[in-house]
Amino acid sequence: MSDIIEFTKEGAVGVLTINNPPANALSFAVCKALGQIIPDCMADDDIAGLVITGAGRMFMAGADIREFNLTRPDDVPDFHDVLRAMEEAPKPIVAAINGVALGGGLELAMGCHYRLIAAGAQVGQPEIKLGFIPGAGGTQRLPRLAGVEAALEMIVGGDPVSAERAVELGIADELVDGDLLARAAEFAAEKAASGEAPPATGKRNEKIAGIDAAVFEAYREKIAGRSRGLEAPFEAVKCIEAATNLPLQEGLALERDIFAVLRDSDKAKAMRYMFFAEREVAKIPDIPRDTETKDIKSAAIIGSGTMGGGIAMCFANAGLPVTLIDVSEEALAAGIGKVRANYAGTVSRGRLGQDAMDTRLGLISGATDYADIADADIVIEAVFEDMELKKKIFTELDKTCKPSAILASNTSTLDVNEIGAVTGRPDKVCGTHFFSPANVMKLLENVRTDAASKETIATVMKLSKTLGKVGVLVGVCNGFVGNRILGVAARITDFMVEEGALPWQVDQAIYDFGFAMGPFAVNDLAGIDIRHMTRAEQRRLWPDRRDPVLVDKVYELGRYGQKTNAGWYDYEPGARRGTPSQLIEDLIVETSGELGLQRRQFSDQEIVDGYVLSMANTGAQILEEGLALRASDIDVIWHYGYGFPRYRGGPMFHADLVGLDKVYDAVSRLYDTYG
Ligand code: 3H9
Repeated sequence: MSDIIEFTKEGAVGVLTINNPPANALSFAVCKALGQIIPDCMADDDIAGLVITGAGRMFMAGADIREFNLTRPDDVPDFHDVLRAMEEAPKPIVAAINGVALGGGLELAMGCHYRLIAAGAQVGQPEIKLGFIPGAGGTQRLPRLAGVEAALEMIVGGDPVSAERAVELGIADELVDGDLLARAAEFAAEKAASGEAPPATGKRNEKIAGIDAAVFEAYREKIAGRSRGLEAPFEAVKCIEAATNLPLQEGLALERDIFAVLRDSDKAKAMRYMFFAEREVAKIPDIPRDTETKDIKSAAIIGSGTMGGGIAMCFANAGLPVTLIDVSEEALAAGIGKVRANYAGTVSRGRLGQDAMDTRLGLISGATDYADIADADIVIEAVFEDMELKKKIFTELDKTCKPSAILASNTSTLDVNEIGAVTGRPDKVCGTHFFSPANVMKLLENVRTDAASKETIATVMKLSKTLGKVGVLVGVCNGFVGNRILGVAARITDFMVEEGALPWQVDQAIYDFGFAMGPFAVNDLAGIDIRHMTRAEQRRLWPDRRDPVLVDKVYELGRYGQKTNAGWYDYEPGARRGTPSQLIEDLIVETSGELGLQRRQFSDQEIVDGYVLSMANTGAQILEEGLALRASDIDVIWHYGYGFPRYRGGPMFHADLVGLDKVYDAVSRLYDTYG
């Protein structure tokens, strides 16, 4: 028959096993094979019924995303027709869902007459996370099986549900704890023997009858905030609504048209790109997957401040014991107190159980003596940015910690080569740059020093995963990849303000582009005093560079941002959202005058181009210097560390979409104006 679909028999029941590693994706080849084999089996008098399952650990991860840019070959049937033929087939077809059935995988299972599911398997319609909607009946068949409410949640939310939940919702008919295939074959044989007509999912209308349109209206309102900038969630709601008021074939046609438009949109291309980009980051050309790694069973963090405490939480959350080190019992008590309060906040919001909190807190201990962490497998230093202090700490750690321990610095700016050089084990020194709040933000920039061994790097990359982070490997330079790019982009928006834009106009344009906040609001949140501090280092590095002056003036006014209730914006005490400040506006206009600048209008497009394309330009420079492995790594950093909207794909992808000629023009203009 076919290699990609294996055919075997269990008594009179035919078993089709889809074997298309790594994810059994519905490629053109799989679709073609299904289109041939199923009718053949239906025509074969020796086959009473069929079971469809997946080889390996997955049932099917959905359509093959790698083929989305290709045109379907003429000899491959439309998957809709394959599903329709299955639904109309005279003999029972049973899906034996052995592992994840996602997207087209669940659509295939719903095209079957019955579904049996193994404990531990999951089903879902994650298409929304790729910027489009299910395209092979998901929006029409899922509400028929699971009801409208669950279908909305699963399709618009995109998260899979467990096998137990799938049975509860009516998506699957039976949960199988033992031999799934044997039970599925038995089930198919029973159904065949019963003589009852196999039920087509598309004809099951009980759960979609009499649904009030208000349900959909309310759902649109509910998702409006989190769906900002996206069309797919609303189109999904439209299709699910259509399932309740249009005949199946019309609903399917509507879904198919919308799917095609969304799939080919720039936003979906960006999200597809991000799917592969975040899997690519784990691949390091000179460090193969099978490189030896150290077992990390315990950790220590130097410094129990906000960053240190957050990092300790990451370890405790992953079930690893961790010791926080600080200079005094008081400092430690304050640090651990903050961690406790942080967990308690999560418990009170109902997102963590009290037991889990107790377990996690139980994994965090405190100490003031390095002797107590002599056995830690990794030590992460998270004190403030002072090279001399860090060198002193690493010298001490090198003396006290066991020879095999990895010593990492959480520095966000300093030269980790220089730090490693004070130790007798520079091969075991690297950077692990967490983003604040460390227990929340998923990005981890792992800094590869000149001397770091492959084992050290492979270990911290693996550890990133254990901690639930997306680890991206970067080289040593000021600000590494993320902050170095931010420094350049923020400098450009500062200049724009000196020349005629206002901070709130800049922020609005960047917000409308898709960021959660604009650079000035972020600056107020992170602290203008912190920015002021890093600027001193930048001036040291680039003494001849023209620099914007406004940020220092705001600093000199004691307006450090939210913490002082005044920064670029004014804040009511304790408020997170600021209002435009007249004082700042006057200061800006006055400063433009002092600089001899004639203030001019900036369009939103010019602001976005200046901000984002300057990022791409710096990204290109970083690649040229070999400090990031690939352009997509830079995009992953900007998505997970700085909230670059996923549907824009990151600065490098965005620049590719804009086109090299336009990027070149825009960057040349920036160069001519700002140097
Ligand atoms: C769809 O179905 C549209 C339909 O409605 C319409 C049909 C007409 N395609 O993530 P992992 C690869 S849209 C191609 O590391 P895990 C992946 O790149 C699709 N390749 O493993 C990786 O390759 P490599 C809707 C795929 O265990 C390898 O498999 N479906 C696909 O951590 C292992 O993946 C989705 O959106 C694919 N569909 O997670 C599901 N899926 O080794 C997308 C995986 O070369 N997939 N690969 O780097 C996932 O969410 C996860 O991969 C999954 C496994 C949970 C399945």
